[in-house]
Amino acid sequence: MSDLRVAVLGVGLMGADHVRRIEARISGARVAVVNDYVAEKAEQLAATIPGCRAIGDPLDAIADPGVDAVVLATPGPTHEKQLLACLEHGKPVLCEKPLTTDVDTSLHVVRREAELGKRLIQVGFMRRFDHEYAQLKALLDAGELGTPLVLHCVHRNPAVPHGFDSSMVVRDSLVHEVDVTRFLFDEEVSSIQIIKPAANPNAPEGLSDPQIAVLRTASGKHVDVELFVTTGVAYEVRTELVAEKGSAIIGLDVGLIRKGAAGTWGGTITPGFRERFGQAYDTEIQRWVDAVRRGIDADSGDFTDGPTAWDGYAAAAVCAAGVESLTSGEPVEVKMVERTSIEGA
Ligand code: ISE
Repeated sequence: MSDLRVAVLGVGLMGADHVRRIEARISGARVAVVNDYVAEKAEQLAATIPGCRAIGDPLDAIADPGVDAVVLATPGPTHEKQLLACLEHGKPVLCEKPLTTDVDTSLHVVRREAELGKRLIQVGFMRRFDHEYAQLKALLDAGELGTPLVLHCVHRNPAVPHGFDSSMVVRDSLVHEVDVTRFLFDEEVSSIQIIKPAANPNAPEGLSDPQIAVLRTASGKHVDVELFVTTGVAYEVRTELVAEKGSAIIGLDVGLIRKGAAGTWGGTITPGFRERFGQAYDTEIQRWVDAVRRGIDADSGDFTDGPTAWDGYAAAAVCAAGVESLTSGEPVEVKMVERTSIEGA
């Protein structure tokens, strides 16, 4: 087929990044349509891309006959409606997390997709495409470490946007560790507890930061996560796996270490997730474009190569339990339907 005509809905930080990525580094696709709730933003961006149109209504953009596939980078509360429209029009979609903002609507989307008997939805858990996470997963799957036992994670942000509250630390930040846990261990998370140590004096009033999350998987594996989103310093995401036959660590983020003539020694800090996971986003989008093109050419019904709607639902279920624990401080059991109850999931 000729280039995949992609509509990018939501051209804020992440969506605009995807537009630039598709235009500059992804082969086999071009941005045909952009949309944003701030219409002028989409219009200005469209004017810089040959053959690209701005469409004011996201549902019209999805339905447009000149659009083969959709990237959703719109605010989470709009996802359910937009995902259902993609399913209705048979348009493959890469949806930035969250799948939807609550468990019931996520499950509804999973069920609707399963009823169609197609895999149209991929969820943007980009870490699975990061070279280091992929290497760790390959090491585990090859059996070289024996049985995995414990995962220690660190997730630090230099700062978060205005209005970021304690539950967003769970839903927006911890959600990545939830997906990493399910990806590495190939099993569901069964319970979660959030512990709130003394707060950073520099954190905005009312924000519980840092938070410590303790997850237990279905087979009893332990995962702990330090979440600290107002460090004021750098973006740090580290993961250490402890297993039967050794341990492995990723995310040391050392890069180039330079010895300077002025008696200095050191490297540079990573400022944010777009820098840390730039390669992962590129790989994610390229593999998604390739999968959609393959799906269209072969009429296979599968347009994904990565985390599915089920993964989005599972993450939503764990985060909902996490938000409950944020209030009670107690471990909360994760409530999910059996995967086998959803045909084709
Ligand atoms: C942000 O939304 C992301 O997805 C980043 O990967 C994460 O590190 C950050 O904490 C979130 O706010």
